[in-house]
Amino acid sequence: MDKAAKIYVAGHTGLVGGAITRGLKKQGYENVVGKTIEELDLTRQQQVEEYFAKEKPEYAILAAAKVGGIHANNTYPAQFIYINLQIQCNIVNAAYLHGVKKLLFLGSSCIYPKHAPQPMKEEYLLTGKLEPTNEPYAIAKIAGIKMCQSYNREYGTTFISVMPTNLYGPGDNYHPTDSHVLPALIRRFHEAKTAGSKSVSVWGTGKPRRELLFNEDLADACIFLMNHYDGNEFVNIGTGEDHTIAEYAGLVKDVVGFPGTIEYDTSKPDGTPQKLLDCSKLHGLGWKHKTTLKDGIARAYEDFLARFGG
Ligand code: GFB
Repeated sequence: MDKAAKIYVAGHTGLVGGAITRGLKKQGYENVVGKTIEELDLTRQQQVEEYFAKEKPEYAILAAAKVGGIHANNTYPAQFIYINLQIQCNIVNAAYLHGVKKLLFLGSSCIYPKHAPQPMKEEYLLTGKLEPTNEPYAIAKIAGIKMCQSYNREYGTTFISVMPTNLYGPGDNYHPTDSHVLPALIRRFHEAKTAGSKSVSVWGTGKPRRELLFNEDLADACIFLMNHYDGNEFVNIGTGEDHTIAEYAGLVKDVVGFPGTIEYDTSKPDGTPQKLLDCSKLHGLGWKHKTTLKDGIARAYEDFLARFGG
């Protein structure tokens, strides 16, 4: 991408889109554009088409989505499937109609079967049943991959897709019940420390394994792939390393400095037993993550304190 090219980041205020926007600007891209949900409702086809016709972006990064952790996915299945399908349909089609040179679609590692062999290779897509807690979201994301591939095949577009593993970092959503595990733990341990509580409740058994990637590393990988990858097959983005929820809880406890104990609330779901991506394809292209878990969690906690600590 030319440094002066107009790049539209859909979802530019979110955890992923925000990090991509900051990453692009840091790398010298001068013409990065975005619209808030109040300015442009991406679920409305007419608004999206009018925006593309007027703005004429040369490149588009689709980081806008209805997202959340296990509880939110389980509680709002209609919103997760409807909003995500709508956004994808509108943006992918508008990008085609208005001659966008290249589009990057962001999926999620939950597209893989619940019991897929680990680490999960790109070719495991659609080889088994999905995890029920996030099936509607996963189906929407699978449709997004298939849309990009179909437009490439029929119309000769260059629409690439990436599948990030679980994410965290500055700009995250720290909602007590609807957020992902890492921001939820940061908030809960911080509140327990402030309140002088003796223990913190962590959902599930603590045994499921998750791979966590820092959002700024994901942004860097997306910009790298926009410049170095044109393939029709999607690309996994992760660290290649997973840990149990109990290990993450221990790390957050240390970073926050909570002196008490941890209790497991087994009335809450565990979700998929393990989610670890095989990133050989991405590594083969020449990209690797940089941020260690400890540094990443410390940066995320700083972000939480700056936004909600006072
Ligand atoms: O990030 P998370 O909500 O989503 O993590 P998934 C869920 C895991 O963390 C489960 C445990 O094993 C939970 O039992 N956990 C422990 C907690 N304490 C908490 C807590 O306070 N909050 C949360 N949220 N979890 C998501 C999908 O699955 O993965 C999304 O639902 C998306 O669609 C995302 O794909 C990447 O990893 O289970």
